[in-house]
Amino acid sequence: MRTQIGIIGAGPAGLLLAHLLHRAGIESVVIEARSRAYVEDRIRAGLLEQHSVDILVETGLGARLQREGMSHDGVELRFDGEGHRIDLHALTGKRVTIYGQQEVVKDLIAARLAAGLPLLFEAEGIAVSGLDTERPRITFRHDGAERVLDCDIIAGCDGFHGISRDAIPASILRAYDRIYPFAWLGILAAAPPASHELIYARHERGFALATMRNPTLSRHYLQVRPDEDIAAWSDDRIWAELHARMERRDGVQQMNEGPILQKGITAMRSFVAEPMRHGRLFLAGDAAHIVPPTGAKGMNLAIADIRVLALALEAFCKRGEARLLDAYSEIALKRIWKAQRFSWWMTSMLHRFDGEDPFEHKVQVAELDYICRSPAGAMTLAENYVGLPLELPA
Ligand code: RFL
Ligand code: PHB
Repeated sequence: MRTQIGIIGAGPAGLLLAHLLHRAGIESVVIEARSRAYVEDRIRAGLLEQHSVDILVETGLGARLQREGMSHDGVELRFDGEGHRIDLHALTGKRVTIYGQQEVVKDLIAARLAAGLPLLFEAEGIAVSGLDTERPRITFRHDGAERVLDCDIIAGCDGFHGISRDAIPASILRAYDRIYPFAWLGILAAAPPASHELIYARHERGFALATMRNPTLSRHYLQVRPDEDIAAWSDDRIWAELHARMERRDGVQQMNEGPILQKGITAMRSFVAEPMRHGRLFLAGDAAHIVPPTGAKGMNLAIADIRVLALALEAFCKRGEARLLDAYSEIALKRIWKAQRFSWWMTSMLHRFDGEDPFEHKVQVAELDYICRSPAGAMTLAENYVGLPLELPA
């Protein structure tokens, strides 16, 4: 088999890249290790920045997103028992949209299959070779047969645990890593959301976030110990903890209980691998970087990487220009580091750190108060939360 761009991984990054390339008249093959059902059912991120919505709508993927997505003009920060709304739209002219990552993935898969384009699920033993030649190659097993895919370029979109990043020699790759001393316990519950918009709460018992998937489905998160055992969290305990951390001084109880449909624990990590390229292999999304979910940046960063990479690949495949491909890693990393900073900052401001002394606690609350009361403070949160401008090359 031969193609122009071999794409490893059918997450948001790989699928969006295939979609944008197809619209530009460039061939690709997407190779995924898991089954279609697994990829479509995986519950992960839920919040899209304005630029992520824009690219999906502009490229013909907006129908269900515009119908079912929940558009939010603001976000609430809650601390010391009081809520403070940051008016994102008044400050920035932009909004955020709640639409589950697996819904984005379903829409992208449906579009690709409807166009009859190659997307292979349940591929095994995927490996890359010839990265420093003009014919890099992906080898794998599919439907019981050994397969070889010759490419012009390989896009490594296979997430944090994929094989692509490891194909870059350790002498070239530099990794920046931070592991946080806590994790998030996330639940999906058949209950109306606590509020029209998201609530991020800082509490002495730890951080909590009230979010949603649709008007009858809530998604909530609690800060827990990094080695927390999910078995220790009965439904009753989860609700009691959510009520406690979301408490309001005026006594109003906002969390709506309902059957918990799913629960899981996610580790918190910041990670960046540089450069995002080696020869003819280009990394995008979680394959190159991870953020803690407090800033809601993971899926949005993957989409932003792909917008830059798709432009660069188009210039290369159509006009033989390598300039943009050569600049890809540098352009993408500039924005990635700003999102890393924001995610780390939101995480530091809102979580409880073990052994925190009273001074640190006071400074944390003062920072939250400053963000909510100063227009400059509110703006710094708002412009990052809705997504910094994409500095796309001319
Ligand atoms: P993905 O979505 O991980 O997709 C990578 C795809 O590659 C496949 N794969 C392979 N395919 C072929 N060969 C191999 N050797 C392969 N190895 C892996 C995988 O099966 C998968 O289909 O990466 P992508 O496209 O870069 O998208 C990034 C986002 O998924 C990610 O940033 C966010 O989901 C992060 N994240 C969250 N972000 C948020 O903003 N808010 C959240 O609430 C949130 N929750 C989460 C998350 C990530 C999680 N992970 C990775 C454990 C919750 C979880 C559990
Ligand atoms: C979600 O809806 O899952 C979500 C929203 C905002 C975050 C993290 C997760 O910061």
